[in-house]
Amino acid sequence: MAEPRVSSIDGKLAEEFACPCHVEEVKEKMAAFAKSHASAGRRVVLITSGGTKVPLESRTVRFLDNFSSGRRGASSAEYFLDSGYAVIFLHRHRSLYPYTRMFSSVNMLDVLQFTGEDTSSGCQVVVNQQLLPNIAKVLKRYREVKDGQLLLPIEFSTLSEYLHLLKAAAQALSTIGSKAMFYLAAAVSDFYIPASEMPEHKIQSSNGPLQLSMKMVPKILSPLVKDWAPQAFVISFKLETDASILLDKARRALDTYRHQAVVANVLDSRRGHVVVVTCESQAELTLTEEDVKNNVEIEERIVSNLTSAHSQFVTQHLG
Ligand code: 9Z3
Repeated sequence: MAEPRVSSIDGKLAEEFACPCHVEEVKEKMAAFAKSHASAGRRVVLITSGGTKVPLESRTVRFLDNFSSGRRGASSAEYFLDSGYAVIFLHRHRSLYPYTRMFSSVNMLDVLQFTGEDTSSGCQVVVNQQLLPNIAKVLKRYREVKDGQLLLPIEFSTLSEYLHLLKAAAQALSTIGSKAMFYLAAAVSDFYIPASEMPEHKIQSSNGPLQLSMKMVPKILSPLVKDWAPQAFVISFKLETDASILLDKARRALDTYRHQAVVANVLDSRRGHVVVVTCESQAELTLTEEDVKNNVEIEERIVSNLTSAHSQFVTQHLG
């Protein structure tokens, strides 16, 4: 039997990025989740969501971070679940989470109140539904998803954790072939300080102004598409602040990695406009004023576009 290909990124991952100790256990969990849902006829999507933390010291006091709230990943997870997918939600610790995201700005203690008398087990507390008008509907859906074990949440904080867990996820999902989708919406740092070059202790301000030299993070999309999950349907996201270079960069990413689509967005307009770029098409998805008034979210359109494309992809691969 041929030896499995070891990409240079595997070596780099092992040498320069500390591996979270529970990665093997998480990989088994993800593989079992994928297998059971695929045998029940469901497709499985791995969503990455939120930003990554890049430590500057190994006993970390300071780190670099980015803007991502995790809203895109969390709301997309809900639309994938509504479309019949099982979801592995690989998200940044404390970033927005499916269903609870809708109440993230609410102070819980402001929406709870006491009712009637104390009971033997303590006070009765209920939620004031006037202050949380959608809570019953959202709770019902959350319970259905939880009881059906349709959502597997996995957390990361640092760039290292993200890279190792994504590799583990890709290998775990490779067993279900084209039924797996990767929806890589996390905002991942492009730069890092290798473990071997990182000071152990807190950087001292008494040493004067700080100059950092950072290395390029290896492009994980390349081994994911080529080696780890070569039959999967893979979607990356491209973010720019300069709209004039966005589509060119999205096409270049498709040319380089040869995956199925890039969702291109600009920082300031990302909630209302994206372009889904594939090698043969370019679909502009835009919310109208009417959509915004009706609380339509752009993620509903993105997910609808990609689930249809995934159906075609699965048919071609099985046919
Ligand atoms: C995205 O472009 C996502 O749409 C956002 C969503 C991070 C903008 P929020 O979490 O925002 O809802 O606040 N994600 C990917 C961004 C990224 O870092 N892409 C890399 C790049 O553009 C390549 S994979 O070079």
